[in-house]
Amino acid sequence: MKSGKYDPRPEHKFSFGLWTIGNRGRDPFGDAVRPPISPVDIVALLGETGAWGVNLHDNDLVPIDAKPAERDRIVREFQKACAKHKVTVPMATVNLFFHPVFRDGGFTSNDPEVRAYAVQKTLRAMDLGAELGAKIFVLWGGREGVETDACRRPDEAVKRLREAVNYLCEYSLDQGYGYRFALEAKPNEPRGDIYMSTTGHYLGFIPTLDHAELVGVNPEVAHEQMSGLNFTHGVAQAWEAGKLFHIDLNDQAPGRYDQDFRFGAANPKSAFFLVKFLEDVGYQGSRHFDAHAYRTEDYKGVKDFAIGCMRTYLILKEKAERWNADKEIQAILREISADNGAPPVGEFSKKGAGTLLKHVFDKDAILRKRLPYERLDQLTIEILLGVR
Ligand code: GLT
Ligand code: MN
Ligand code: MN
Repeated sequence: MKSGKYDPRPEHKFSFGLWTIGNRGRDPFGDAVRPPISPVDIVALLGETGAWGVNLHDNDLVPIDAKPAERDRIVREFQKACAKHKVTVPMATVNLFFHPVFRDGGFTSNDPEVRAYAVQKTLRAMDLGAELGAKIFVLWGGREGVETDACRRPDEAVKRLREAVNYLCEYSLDQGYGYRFALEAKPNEPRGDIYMSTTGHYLGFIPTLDHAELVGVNPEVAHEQMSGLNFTHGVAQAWEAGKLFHIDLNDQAPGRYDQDFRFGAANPKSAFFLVKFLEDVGYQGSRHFDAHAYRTEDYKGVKDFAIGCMRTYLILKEKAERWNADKEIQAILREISADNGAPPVGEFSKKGAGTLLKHVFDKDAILRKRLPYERLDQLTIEILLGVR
């Protein structure tokens, strides 16, 4: 049992995908650099790092054309490895992007046969996840998009997506699986444009579903940053709406391709505000790292990568505690939101509105109030850089 200050423990709920540890470094310009690693070996590696969970797509574990007997044997061996290494399966998902049959999407494809196959494949992936104990089911529609809008009306795609997600919710209820679905947005890559490009788009879509209560979001750092957005703001909005069902942690230089770097590798300051947010609000879900090691690494380096993700999270968590306990920071926070006796807005009432309309605001006095954000940010930086 590890006891170091930044060593992961089960209550931290750190998880990795089979596809993240098993990522072999293939990219659009170059072939794999690491040999294949079996799901059983991935679980062993994760067990050594102290991670809590392993997540999977159907075909990360079971080949797409496996016969039932082969499928059952693979699942049994995998379950044995999970038990041996004390690794749990909190989340499952479906791969609707790798096979060429999904070249024009799954749920939103123009071909009704592809749409039906996508739903069938997802039902089976749900069966698999349920068998492994997963309670969260992620849907990332990587191929649900276009290169040209000539091929379908985008509102038709929204309708098809709704129909599919409604069907999946009914299936989960019918089977008693108890899934909560987490929808993951991305603006582009592999499609020229992907529908539901941001977490905000999904937050608008979810209330239109038959079982909105079963459906939330799975925001990914890199995906929102590809759109140039502030990730923590999107996460906070999802949280505030009760929809933060899962989260994909990684890092990314803004505006690039989907880099999926080690958590905190590119922008530790924004990673800090994210960790601080999750810890401040008491987020109880998985801290899933949807990232992969640099292409230059071997499997020893992959282990370094996984440990790095978890250590950085825990270091930032400690920095957040330090920030919250810092007297000067807290004094500034009190100062900037001090109540100067103006009529409160609060809930509407006729009387309150009357008082508000009569009040004379002294704009010059308001402007004299200091907003020492330079100092506040510098204090944050000094905590992050380890001198405070
Ligand atoms: C794929 C994608 C990720 C998604 C995974 C779930 S698969 O690797 O890049 O962002 O979370 O389908
Ligand atoms: Mn990504
Ligand atoms: Mn992801």
